[in-house]
Amino acid sequence: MLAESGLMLKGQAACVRFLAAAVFKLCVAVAVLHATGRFCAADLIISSPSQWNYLDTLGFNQAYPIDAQQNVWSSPSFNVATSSSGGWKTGPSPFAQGIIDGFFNRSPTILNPTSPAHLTDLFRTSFSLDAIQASAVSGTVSVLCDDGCVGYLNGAELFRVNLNTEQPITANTPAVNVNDEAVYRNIPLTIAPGQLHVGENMLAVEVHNVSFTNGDMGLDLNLSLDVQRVPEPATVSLIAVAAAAFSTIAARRAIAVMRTSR
Ligand SMILES: [Ca+2]
Repeated sequence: MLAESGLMLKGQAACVRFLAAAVFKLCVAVAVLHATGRFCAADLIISSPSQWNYLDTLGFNQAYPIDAQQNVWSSPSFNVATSSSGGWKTGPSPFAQGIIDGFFNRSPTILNPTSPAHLTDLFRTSFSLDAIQASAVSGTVSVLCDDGCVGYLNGAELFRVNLNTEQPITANTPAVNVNDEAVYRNIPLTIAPGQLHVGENMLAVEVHNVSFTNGDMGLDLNLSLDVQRVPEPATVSLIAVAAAAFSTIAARRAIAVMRTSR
């Protein structure tokens, strides 16, 4: 009798252990589901070659252009058609005058030579974002600019390469030195909440040569945003099925233990 009671207790204890294991595994599966409720991905937003408006005739001592509504050239509202400078063109990246080592085996849009009349070229491109992309607060710009550049996202400065922090930068501001023209720089971005918009957004870049006599100048750029996405329903279902399978297997083992312990 005591032996039978001992076996019963042993079987019940084993049953409790297996049921606890089932609950644990189910909890783990649910935790995985919660943990993977969103996942981070890098969305490539601007991928070269991409279309840009550009101004490569900004003259020495010339003011940056404004449009008929007084919008500055880096503003999202700026209208190139009414630019005070005139002369905006459209073309695909990359852009270059002279030989840019990083554009080897590519066919860049040819820029106006800087010598002797100008030092700075202006570029603008637009892109569209959905609600998830527009909520991004970080990303990466991969840029090669010869020799220095400043990027503006929807009118606010986003990154700066090889240009000092003097304010304001003018059409006569040279790059700090001769930039490495063979390597794209990957610049981590911090994006302020509200800086991106659902729908159309605009990136403007000004590129500065190191001197009037320097023989090359260029720009190429890619932009990615870190976005949080919800998994596809199929992924969620797969996790739910796995959780159900865990609990079923554990329950069967618990029943088997109870039968063998009797
Ligand atoms: Ca140069």
